[in-house]
Amino acid sequence: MFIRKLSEAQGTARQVKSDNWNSVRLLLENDNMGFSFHITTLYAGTETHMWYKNHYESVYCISGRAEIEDKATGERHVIEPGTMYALNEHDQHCLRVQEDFVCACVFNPPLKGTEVHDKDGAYGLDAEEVTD
Ligand code: 9YT
Repeated sequence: MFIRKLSEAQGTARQVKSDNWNSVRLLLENDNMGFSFHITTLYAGTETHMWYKNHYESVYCISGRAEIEDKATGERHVIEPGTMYALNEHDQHCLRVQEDFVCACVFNPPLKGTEVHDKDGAYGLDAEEVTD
């Protein structure tokens, strides 16, 4: 067993930042759990297009509010605290954030730790690993 604290991982290599979000990756591939686990904050007023071609992801909203659009169908859903969405078909989607959106995210296969979105909003499989 091991324990990690969000407060202790913030500001280390486990925290990755972009213009639209920051993410603290509490579990990574080298933890050998078979998934990665992140606490991500997306900022109010942002719109992020994502397409995790190489991963499955589920996202549970802890606080804030966003709208997710399924780009294949145009369907939109409100995501609020207590709601989870699962990208079980590598779905192309867009997240429009109304209030700072804090969520817990799980990726399978696990991220290595240094991934940032490519031009399609995807993560590759060949990132450098984070060690600490
Ligand atoms: C909701 C969301 O952005 N999920 C992706 C995870 C996060 N951006 C990360 O850790 O890269």
